[in-house]
Amino acid sequence: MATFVDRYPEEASVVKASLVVSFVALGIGALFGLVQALHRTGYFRVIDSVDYYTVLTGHGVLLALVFTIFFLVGLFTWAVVQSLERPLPDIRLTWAWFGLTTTGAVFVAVAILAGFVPSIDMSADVLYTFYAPLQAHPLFYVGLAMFIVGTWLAGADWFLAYRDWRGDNPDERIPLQTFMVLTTMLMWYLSTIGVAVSTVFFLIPWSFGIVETVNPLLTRTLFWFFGHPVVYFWLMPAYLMWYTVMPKLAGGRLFSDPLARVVFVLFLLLSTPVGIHHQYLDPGIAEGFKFIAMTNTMFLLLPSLLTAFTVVASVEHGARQRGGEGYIKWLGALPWRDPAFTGMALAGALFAAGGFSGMINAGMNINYLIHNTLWVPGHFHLTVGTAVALTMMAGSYWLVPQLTGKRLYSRPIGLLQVVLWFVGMVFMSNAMHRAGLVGIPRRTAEPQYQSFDFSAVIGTVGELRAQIALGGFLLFVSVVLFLFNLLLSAFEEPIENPVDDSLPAPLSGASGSPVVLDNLRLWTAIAIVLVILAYTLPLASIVGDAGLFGNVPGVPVWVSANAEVTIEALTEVIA
Ligand code: HEM
Ligand SMILES: [Cu+2]
Repeated sequence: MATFVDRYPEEASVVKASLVVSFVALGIGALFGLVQALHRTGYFRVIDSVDYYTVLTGHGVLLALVFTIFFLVGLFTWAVVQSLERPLPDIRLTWAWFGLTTTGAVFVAVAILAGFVPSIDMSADVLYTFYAPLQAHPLFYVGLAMFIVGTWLAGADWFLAYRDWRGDNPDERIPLQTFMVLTTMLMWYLSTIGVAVSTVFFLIPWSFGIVETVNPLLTRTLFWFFGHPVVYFWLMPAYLMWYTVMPKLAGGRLFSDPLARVVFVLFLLLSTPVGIHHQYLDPGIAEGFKFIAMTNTMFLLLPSLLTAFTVVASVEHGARQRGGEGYIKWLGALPWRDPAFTGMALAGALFAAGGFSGMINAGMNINYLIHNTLWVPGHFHLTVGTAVALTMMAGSYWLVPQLTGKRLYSRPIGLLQVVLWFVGMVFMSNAMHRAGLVGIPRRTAEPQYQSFDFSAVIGTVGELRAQIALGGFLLFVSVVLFLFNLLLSAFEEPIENPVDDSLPAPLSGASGSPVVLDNLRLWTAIAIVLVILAYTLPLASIVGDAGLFGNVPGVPVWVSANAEVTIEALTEVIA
């Protein structure tokens, strides 16, 4: 039968609903991004500087957590159903996890946005990293907990579908897309333990006033226990599309299925025992533990390099199928007019650049140079902000027609949109990296630090600011085009085959590869052992130093309303 929505109408509804939540978050988050970019460069100030952290928290949470993860649950649902070729076992469970994650996300958003309204005594300007001692309204943490439990149930839904399939197909290899979903979810279960423990045992009781104090280093460490693997949680949907969809769009086939499996297994094993690399500058963690985290991090480069190789090889194969020739000339034979392909290719190109700046972040000594400067947002707007976000937007041009049965409103606008994102991001991210190198801090509305002069090594600081503002503006326009294109597509007439949705078999299939690759129990067990090795001693020493509940009272975040309380709390912390 025709396309996904015709075969699995109920599942298509859940996927569509997830994407709607995702794109609403994208729209609001992008608006906040523009506000920040123009505010901190001094070009245009619509908000009061004290509201900057409300905007920044909204931007970080809505984009990095809501937009990405709702897209992920939609995409994974589609991937499991279409690769197992069967509906989900019980659609009520599916709607239940969708309802729970959405309610959680709404709670979180309300807690943050209430920060704009002085008359409401609620604020959650704790940034998307939300560790203590900054303290948000309890609604924020409760919403987060619901959101995370919702993602766990989504994983359960996919595992149940897999179990049913396994019952009918005892000897077959796990279909590749389902394999990717399951390994990613195993990594997610393992890594969200950190944030779940932190939220449920420490942050929620503390925000309700049930316990008086926290151990900030403990909540930071538990956050980063989750905070590094979450970057792979963002990336894996993009990888899923690069491996299984992009070769097809390029006119070819995936180069190697087993290599793709190896990559996903490596991410399951290596994603979690590295979080301490975000804490190189935290006092209270011994240098040796940081060194171990750095070493593990460098190993993590391997699966990304394997991906670069496999994906480029598959795309090159596609180009040669289309008549491409030569060492470089084949690039010209690729379908550059297809916004889905071009968006993913441009996303991959900027991901490579993000990989390089990531290696700088990962180096323990060189990290000190760029720590907490604008370099860091420069880096992750290439990775999550482009490799992931642009792949998701580009992928939508191919995916959404399968969910609605309607063709895309305009491919040329789609093409313009992905190119605008690329150009905007080159401006914004490059300038952010350079600004970081001269020490301009991140996370501040007033980076000029009154009467303090930053001077650029090459060019001027004024020129850097102009590039950040221009880049931010182009990115915002790109999001507006994306959303309008999808919105207008909703008014198209349904047709039989709005998009060619067949996925060709890989050149080198799974059948010849070691069966052990599909042994999910084994890989999970090893992943757990690695986490225990990496975290037992650091956590024991953190708890040993300051106790489970520490001795730091909360620092309320509503600065303008309660300046005195804040100063009091800060004085207490310092004393
Ligand atoms: C319209 C496009 C975007 C613009 C103009 C934009 C702009 C910015 C700017 C200027 C900052 C730095 C603020 C500061 O440190 O003072 C920032 C931070 C950030 N952005 Fe974006 N961004 C955009 C899209 C995205 C996307 C797509 C994502 C992720 C999917 C993202 C995730 C983040 C995160 C996580 C932060 C850090 C928040 C924090 O420090 O707590 N941004 N953005
Ligand atoms: Cu990391």
